[in-house]
Amino acid sequence: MSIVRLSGIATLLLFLLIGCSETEDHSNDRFFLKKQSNFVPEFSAQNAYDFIQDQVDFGPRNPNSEGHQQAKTFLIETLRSYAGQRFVFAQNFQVEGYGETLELTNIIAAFNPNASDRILLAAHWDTRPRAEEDDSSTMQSQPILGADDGGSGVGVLLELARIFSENPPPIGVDILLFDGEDYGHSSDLDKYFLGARHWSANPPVPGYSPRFGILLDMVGGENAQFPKEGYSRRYANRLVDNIWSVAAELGHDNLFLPQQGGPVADDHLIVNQYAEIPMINIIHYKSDDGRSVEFPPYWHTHRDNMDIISLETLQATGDVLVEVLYNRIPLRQGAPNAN
Ligand code: 1BN
Ligand code: ZN
Repeated sequence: MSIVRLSGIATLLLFLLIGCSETEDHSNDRFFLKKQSNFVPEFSAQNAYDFIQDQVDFGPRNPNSEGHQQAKTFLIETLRSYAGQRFVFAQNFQVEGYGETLELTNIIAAFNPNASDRILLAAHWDTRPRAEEDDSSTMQSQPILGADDGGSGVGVLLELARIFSENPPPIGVDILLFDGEDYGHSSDLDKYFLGARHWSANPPVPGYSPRFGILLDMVGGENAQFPKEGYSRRYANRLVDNIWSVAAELGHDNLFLPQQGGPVADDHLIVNQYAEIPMINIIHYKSDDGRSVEFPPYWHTHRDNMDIISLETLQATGDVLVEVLYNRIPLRQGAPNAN
């Protein structure tokens, strides 16, 4: 056989191989992401920053506090201004705390509400009632401002809500603000994730089954790093890889580290286990060996205030989210995604 003939066959084989991989059927792969050719609106880190400031101005937002009540009203009103009055729902419930009955509220807003194909975005809006990691022992019993831990995820989601109101997303998107995430003593995991536990056991829409969920926790701190968190990998490994690849394409792999991290118990673990919705967590911590978990030095201290909030971190987080939501999710043929 001549060289020309052989190289012709090789080219044909290569063509068939590439051709096959491009026509592969991904319609049953809920984690599959592929670049579309859609307009992607700008995410404003300054707006996200201002939404964090708005929350921090209410003071600590731990359950049953004055700041908690005021922040709740602010969050419901702000989401109603973007999603419309009818598409925001406050899920009120009570949980026994440490010698007190906690009045808690999960806040839910639906965008592109008629689409059956949906993505869930979540963050916790409560802040920690104590600061056990603080250097000052007298300050350890005082509630924290939680600019990053509580404020930042909500700030990013409120800016996304504003964007959705101006540019209806191509897929349905639900924003879910969990209450009572950070209430428990550090040795008492049962008293954490109270809102996620209640929502998972009492889904406001029976049978609700979005493609996937993304939890944002501590996404605004200076020098942030987001390793590929352990439970996210356990429940949705390919989604983690795909989203971290989008981040790398956008030049944000200095934050979205292409590196495994240890497991962090958080609201997404509850959602994965009890609501059976695959949800990943974008969260700032260090994990040098891929197994350990080391939170930033301001974590659960009074240094978690506006001074450590970084526009660069907010911008990277927002850039990745708008790119994924507007331009990476392949829509299923014939699915009702009406706007
Ligand atoms: C994240 C931020 N978490 C709390 N604040 C989750 C967590 C729960 C981390 C228990 C460590 C222990
Ligand atoms: Zn916390």
